[in-house]
This record gives sequence, C-alpha cells and structure tokens, in this order.
Amino acid sequence: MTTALKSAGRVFSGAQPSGNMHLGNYLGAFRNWARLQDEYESIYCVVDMHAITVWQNPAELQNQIREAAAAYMASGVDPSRSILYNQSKVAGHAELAWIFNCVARLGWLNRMTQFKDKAGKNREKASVGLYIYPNLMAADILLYKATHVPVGADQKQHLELTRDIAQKFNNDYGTDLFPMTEPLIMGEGARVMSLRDGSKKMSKSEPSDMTRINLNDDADTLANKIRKARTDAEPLPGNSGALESRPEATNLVGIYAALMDQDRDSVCAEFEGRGFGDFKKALTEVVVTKLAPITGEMARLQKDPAYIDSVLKDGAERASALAEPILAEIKRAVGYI
Ligand code: AQP
Repeated sequence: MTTALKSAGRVFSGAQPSGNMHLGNYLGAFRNWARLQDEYESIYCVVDMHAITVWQNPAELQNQIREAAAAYMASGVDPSRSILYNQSKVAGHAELAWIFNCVARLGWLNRMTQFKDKAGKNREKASVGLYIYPNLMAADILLYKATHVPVGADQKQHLELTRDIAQKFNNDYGTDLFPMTEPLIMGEGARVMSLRDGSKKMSKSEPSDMTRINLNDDADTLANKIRKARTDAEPLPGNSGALESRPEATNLVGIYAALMDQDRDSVCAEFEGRGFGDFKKALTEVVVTKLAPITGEMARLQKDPAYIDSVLKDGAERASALAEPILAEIKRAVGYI
C-alpha cells in the first residue's frame, strides 16, 4: 500500500498508549486526523516510546498499543489512506532523538510546563525520559520532515520547541534540511477538561475514572459520569461569553458543541435559561449516540489482535521507507561517515 502524494503537506501525530483512550483524545486528535488524511499525506503513530517515560506494565502495554491503534481506526483513520504504526518499530525515532538531545538546550527543556505538571513535586524521582520527552517528540515529527502537526492546545509548547530545534539544527549545520512545522489546532474540542475539575484537562493518567469519558465506556457508564459531572447552580446563558468564569459549564457546553459540530454560542442559544439537569440529559444522548459506533468498532477490532498487528507492521515498513533517506541526510549533515 502507498499513500498518494497529497498537495497540502505531510502530517505527523501520535498518542501515547498509556491507558484508556478518552473523549479528549478523540475530539482533540483522532477525529481530526481522520479529517486530514485525504488532504495531507498522513502519518499516525502509537507513541509507545513516549508511554514508557512513566511506568507501564509490559503485559498491559501490549494491549494498550492495540487499543490505541483500534481507537485510531474506529475514529476513521484508514490504514490504506494513512500510515499507522507504533513508534518502537522504527528505530529512526530513537536515533534522531539522540541527535536532538545534543541540539536542544537545557534551558529550553526547563521551561516545559508539561514536565512540571507530570513530574509534580517528585521531580528528582521522574525518569530522564520524561524530561527529554519533547526532544523525542521533535524527532518523531522531523524524522519525516512533517510540515503540519494537528495537536491539542496542550501540546502547543512542545511544537514550538520542535521548531526551535529545527531552527538551531539548520543554523548549526548550515543547512535548510528541516521545515518549520506548523500546528493545526482544530475548532471546538481542542481542549476537553476533566468532568470533575474544569481547570484540569481530561487525561488518561488521572486516577479517578469519573473524570473522563473513555471511548470504551458503555451507555450506562456514560450516563452516570455525565450525571455526576461537576457544574454550578446557574442556568445556561444565551451566549458563550457569559460562561467565562464557569469552567465546568464551559467544558460541558464545549463537548456538546464539538460533538454536534456547532459553536458554543449556538448551543447556549438553544439551551438558554435551562438548568444543567436538563442540559446533561441532552448531552448524554449526544455523547452516547456519537460514541456508540466508535466503541462498537473498537471492540470488533480488538477481538482480532492479529489484524491490528498486521496493520502496525505494514505501517512501520512504510514509515521506515520514508524515514531512511531523511535520516541518512541528517547523518551526513552531522558529519557521521
Ligand atoms: N483533554 C484533552 N483535550 C484535547 N486534546 C487532548 N489530547 C489529550 N488530552 C486531550 C490530545 O490527544 C493527543 C494524544 O495525546 P497523548 O495521549 O499523547 O498525550 P497527553 O496529551 O499527555 O494525553 P493524556 O490523556 O493526558 O495522557 P497521559 O495522561 O498519559 O499523559 C494529543 O494530540 C493531545 O493533544
């Protein structure tokens, strides 16, 4: 299988197989990937090397890699129109990451807010991998000279670092080898927040399952989570501007808007004056209806791990074929013989 040359550019993106795939991953990433694959030459990676920056049980990791691949495909990523593979199968990611470890400056990494968030107070006990994670992310993207990266708003800082690394490499080695990769941040749903705390993003690694909508939750679980989602006592306003100081309300309206492909203003206009008890019922119906086909398709795919493995193997071969000449060019620029 080959991806036809597509004029808009080359896209790379990935998600960590570090737990249950959730609505934030779907709205902030997967469904956008599916939308981009006809316009862009698209490379979608299950970033298992990033996942082990925090401890992963090996037996569970295997299932999580397959679950991630199933989630991509169930969300519309078509392995015949995109390249879908897992990162550890293409050695170029690790090789280029090492070169970038020698290009990126400590001061740049010290500014990365995600490391601070994820390492928390236990900074000294965090893995070195977690600290240099953004260098590996830059390698993921630039190994293919990707021109665009569709990312959730939370990943924007890492993409800026990728551009800094590309720029410094080009300057240091007197080359124009790397492009300045652009972010594609796409519409409503770019940042889905926790159901329990509107100031925190919905996340796989958050211990409480009640904070997130998993792509494999059944209808009863979804209804229960939405019913118990934190809100406030005020009714919905007539426009989204009035939601400003109400983060949990903003989040639920945003989820409804994203799933219905509307903007927040039109959702507010539709529900103006109604309380969250009412709105949550409507939201549950939308979430259940929109996620049911994805949940069903994920379950179907996961019953056939051999098929998922064959998709990943084929994708890795195609990704390697793209990466090898670029990596050779990079090594020449560095002065390796
Ligand atoms: N809450 C979110 N809202 C919008 N987009 C999100 N993404 C993740 N969470 C949200 C986007 O999904 C893609 C894959 O992300 P990832 O799994 O590689 O890493 P992450 O951003 O660290 O996601 P999690 O769920 O928070 O994972 P853990 O808990 O393992 O660290 C990215 O494009 C991301 O923007």
